[in-house]
Amino acid sequence: MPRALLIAINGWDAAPWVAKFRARAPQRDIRVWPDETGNPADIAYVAAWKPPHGLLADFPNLKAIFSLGAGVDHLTNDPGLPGVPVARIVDPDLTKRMTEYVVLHTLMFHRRQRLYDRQQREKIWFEHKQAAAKDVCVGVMGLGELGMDAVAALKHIGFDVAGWSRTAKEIPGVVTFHGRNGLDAFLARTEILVALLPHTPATEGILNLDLFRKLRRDGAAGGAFLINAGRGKLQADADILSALDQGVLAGAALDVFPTEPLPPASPLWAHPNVAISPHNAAVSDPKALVDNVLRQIENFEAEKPLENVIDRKAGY
Ligand code: NDP
Ligand code: OXD
Repeated sequence: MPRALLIAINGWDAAPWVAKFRARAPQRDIRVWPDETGNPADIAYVAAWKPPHGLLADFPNLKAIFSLGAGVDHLTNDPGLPGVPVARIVDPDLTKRMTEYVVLHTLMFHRRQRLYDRQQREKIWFEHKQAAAKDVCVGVMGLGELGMDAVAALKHIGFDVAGWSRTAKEIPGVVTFHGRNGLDAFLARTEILVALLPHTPATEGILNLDLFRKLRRDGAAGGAFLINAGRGKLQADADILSALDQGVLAGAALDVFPTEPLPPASPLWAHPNVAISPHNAAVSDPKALVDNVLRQIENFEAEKPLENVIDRKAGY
């Protein structure tokens, strides 16, 4: 019976993953794409990050695919994705990293840190009016594994937090909205918008000028702010720039972009009110995540259900 695990990684350094998988599962036949794939019929499992389209269709005995990240759009956008279960990473290591990013940038905007950085360069000792967190409305789009943890941390700091998801949710102390019908009311109260949505046909381009105009600008935060750590294809870069230039947005923290790496010619790089990071809000660390995948395979082979399997119809 085929049992080999193929590691197929594109865009990240595969070496630490391969070393960790081999160290943690010395008894397992572990192959590495492309050079050590061997006979395609031997491959039962693929642990993948951005494999080339069509690759996964090559394995006639494939039983399951594991995304090495929380997002799965790198798999679902492959028209040749086989019909086997696709499981994704849900792990406290990754979740806590994302919460750090969300809290960092929410506080940077709330405490006007970029303004104080500019004042520091000019040696200006001037204190701006500072609102209390309880008076600032933060809205989190996406109440999944990452969104829920970010909501809890933001609540803990004291922000007035709301959330928006596809299906209805009840979260004590958090105002929740769902579906397209709930979006406008969610935006109308939101001053700092945090996007933690997956990229699907339904979410593509959702962060656009029309949406930014619906955010609350007259609240205690002193304007409307965007934080996107979900996926780049949620956002229209040109609309973010227009919104910033028109004062519709007062600032943006962007970890993800429709084209990555962000091209050097993008005006976002030099915009004084934009904070850019290189899609590292929550990196996948092999030290933490290899055991997660191996545990899933062991459970699967013991005929226990796989966890965190995506809903192919919903696309995440
Ligand atoms: P989950 O699948 O757990 O949660 C997704 C959330 O988005 C759910 O609440 C879901 O609603 C909501 N959602 C999906 N589609 C829609 C829609 N059309 N309208 C409204 N809400 C929608 O994902 P995670 O929280 O684990 O991860 C979220 C995303 O974060 C990943 O898909 C990935 O793109 C990104 N990510 C980015 C990283 C980075 O470093 N920048 C690192 C890791 C992940 P419902 O609850 O109703 O299903
Ligand atoms: C992920 C990512 O999806 O790193 O985990 O973007």
